[in-house]
Amino acid sequence: MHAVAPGPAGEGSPVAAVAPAAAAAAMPEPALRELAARHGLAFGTAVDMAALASDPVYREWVASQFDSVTAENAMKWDVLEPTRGRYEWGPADELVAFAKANRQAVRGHTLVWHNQNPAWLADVPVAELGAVLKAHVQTTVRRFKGDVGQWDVVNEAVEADGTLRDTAWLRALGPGYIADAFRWAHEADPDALLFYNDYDVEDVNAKSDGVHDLVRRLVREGVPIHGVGVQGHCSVDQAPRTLRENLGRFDALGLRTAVTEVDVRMAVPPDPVKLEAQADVYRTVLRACLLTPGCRSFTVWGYTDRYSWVPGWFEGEGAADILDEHFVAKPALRALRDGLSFGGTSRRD
Ligand code: 9MR
Repeated sequence: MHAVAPGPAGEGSPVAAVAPAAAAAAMPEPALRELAARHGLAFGTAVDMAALASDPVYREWVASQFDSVTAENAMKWDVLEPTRGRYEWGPADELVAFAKANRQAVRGHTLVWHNQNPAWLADVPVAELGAVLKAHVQTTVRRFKGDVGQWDVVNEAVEADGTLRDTAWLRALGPGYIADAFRWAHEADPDALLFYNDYDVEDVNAKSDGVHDLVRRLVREGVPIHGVGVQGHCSVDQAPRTLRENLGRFDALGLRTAVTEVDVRMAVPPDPVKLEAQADVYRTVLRACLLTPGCRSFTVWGYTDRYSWVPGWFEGEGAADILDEHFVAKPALRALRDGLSFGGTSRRD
């Protein structure tokens, strides 16, 4: 393909676009979204809005291969309400419009988190935090009612040992903030599917036990929660071993499940052995989802190494996505396509 300097990862990185014609020729058919649809599965990607605006090849892959999109950052509170009381919907609206134009679902990410909150929140008196959080949840959900079909309502609220994470929300509002957030979101859009979402909960482990206890209690109390999102940030050195079993126990609670943020990092540089190992992990995660009746959505956290968050966060690691930084397919893409390419499915609503 073209000689393009690999761009630094992350939103807003100034990168030259490669020629659309070259990428169009490499566009796989049938599209991933068509293969996945045979299994009643939505196939999604996180979307970097700066790349979507500046890189036509990036845009073309998103438009043609995926039928679900998640804003990588554009629906987080710090982006939506940088100044108290003044919402800036621009980037989120752009994603919604793009999704409509390409017949894609939008997964909303995320309403209640301990990260990427606006700076002004630190100055809000504790006594007002509940009202401020409720207003944020309801303003945002109402704004996208009918456009965003499912929300990650609460993100990453559990510690590795399974207890509730020590966040500003827990300290100010007590453990009930989680149930409240789901109730507020449901009131704002009774048709939206509402998820709890977390990382390092692929396997049956202390953290996923904690999430299981939490959501089981919510279900028992009649809280409007509809699903659990397993993020799926993996590494070639840590393939999930019990994902199927784990998804199965959430399924058994009557909840949907979703794989919401898959990527599989490795020590760089990549080599053929690591790339095959990566392909195996992607395929294992996909298979666990396909084997779980209520797992209807599989989302990668970006699909090209060109814009991946991984190198900026994990020293010496990267190459986590299914295409490389020049939009060349890796064995992982082939593995996912193979994993979807056999016959039909018995999964029916
Ligand atoms: O990919 C996102 C990156 O661009 C942001 O800088 C980062 C800030 O916290 O968040 C990343 O996305 C995270 C997601 O929202 C929640 N699960 C973990 C993801 C990777 O860190």
